[in-house]
Amino acid sequence: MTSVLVRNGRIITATDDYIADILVEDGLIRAIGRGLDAGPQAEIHDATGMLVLPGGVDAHTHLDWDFGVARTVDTFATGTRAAAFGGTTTVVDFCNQGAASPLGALEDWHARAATASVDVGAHMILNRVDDEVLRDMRTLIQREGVTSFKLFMAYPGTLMLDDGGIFRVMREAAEHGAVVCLHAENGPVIQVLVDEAVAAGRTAPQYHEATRPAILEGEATQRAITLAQLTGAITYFVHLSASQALGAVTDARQRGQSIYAETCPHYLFLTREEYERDGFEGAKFVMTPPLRSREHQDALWLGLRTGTLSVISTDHCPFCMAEQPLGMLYSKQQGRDDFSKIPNGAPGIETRLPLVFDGGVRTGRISLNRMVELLSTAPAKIFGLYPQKGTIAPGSDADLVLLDPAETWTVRAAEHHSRVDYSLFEGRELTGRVRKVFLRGQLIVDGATWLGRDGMGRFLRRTTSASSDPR
Ligand code: DUC
Ligand code: ZN
Ligand code: ZN
Repeated sequence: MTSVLVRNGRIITATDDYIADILVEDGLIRAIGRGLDAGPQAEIHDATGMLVLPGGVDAHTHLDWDFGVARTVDTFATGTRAAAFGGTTTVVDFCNQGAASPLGALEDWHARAATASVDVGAHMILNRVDDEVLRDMRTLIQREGVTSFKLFMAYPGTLMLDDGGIFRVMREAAEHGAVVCLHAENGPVIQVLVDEAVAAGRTAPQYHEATRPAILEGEATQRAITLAQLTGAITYFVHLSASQALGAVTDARQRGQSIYAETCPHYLFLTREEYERDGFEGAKFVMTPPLRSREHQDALWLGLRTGTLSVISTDHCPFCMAEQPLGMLYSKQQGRDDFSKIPNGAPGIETRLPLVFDGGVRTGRISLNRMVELLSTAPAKIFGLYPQKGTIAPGSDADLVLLDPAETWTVRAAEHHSRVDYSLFEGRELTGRVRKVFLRGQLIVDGATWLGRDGMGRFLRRTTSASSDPR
């Protein structure tokens, strides 16, 4: 039995803030208290002056995601290592049904996810619905521990499900207590705007933003909320970026619907002005939904403060700016002459915690407790991982992050651990740095040193029920 003692840190959970020691045995938190004795064999870590946080839970990643015309650049090995350096010890990644059956797609996802070095769960993206798919949903929920499904209201002809399909999935999910995650944008209308822009020669990256108006995110969000009301499905809006969508979520929650929403660091710290960069530079910011104006950003911060938004996830969906060395399939260069061909997505798996600490907590926009809730506790609860993940308590996995609240550093893509060749936040100075990370009691990040191992991550079979209301 290996024991680890993390001494004298300032422990922050979603509700508490106190100084104590944490005793870890066999990967679990055994005791928390002052002056704990771990015996002579224990590995001791002095956490004086550090914040001790529960390992981050990133509920939205696309690792090694092959969607035909493009593929994300991070493998599970590189992506989860980058996650760990950013204080994330659990990712819930999107498995794509694609042309396969959902169960077949999951098998393939497991083969790729076997190299993960932090713990991983899977959501299933459904882009086709029939009786067999609905049967697979049941099996996924009851046997495979895959208890959430993502549906796209955008990308007609490829990923999009129509309203009838969404309704069928929601009805099935509601019967089993599963969560339906939605990419809410009115895809068919966006397609008209995109086709018109390209035909008129408006092909630069900035037209990605111009053809995806915020109001169409609001409309789709409201439509999905109506279907959720009809079916009773627990519904979670991914990457919410628009104030109209936020308004719809606020109203639904006030009516008592089980509606949750996440936003992402790029919507909180960047605005649409990034698309005005010279040449093809704006392609770095081609993610969906696009970056919005300052007014939307202010609304998102308000949503985080008031509880309308429950989670901050990364939507880590990385493609390289350069064609080499990975090749065109992995590169934004596909859309050099036509913004509609730029693979949609951006990196962020390694910078979530430091960005939110620096730009959220240090600026006084949210409290430390609220930060922990948004980055760890709430996603663990919503996606059936709590209290194994998402908190620091006896019996929970000893996933711990030691954050130095005073260290200042500069974001540099050249120094991060993802395979992607740029950062949305290049050159940004941040205060607050991850110093040590433990996964189930094992030290995997020690300053700049990687002590983890590819494949040491475990697959997490998730339950359907949040053990208490995650807000
Ligand atoms: N939606 C996502 O969630 N990720 C990448 C692309 C997209 O449209
Ligand atoms: Zn999406
Ligand atoms: Zn995504």
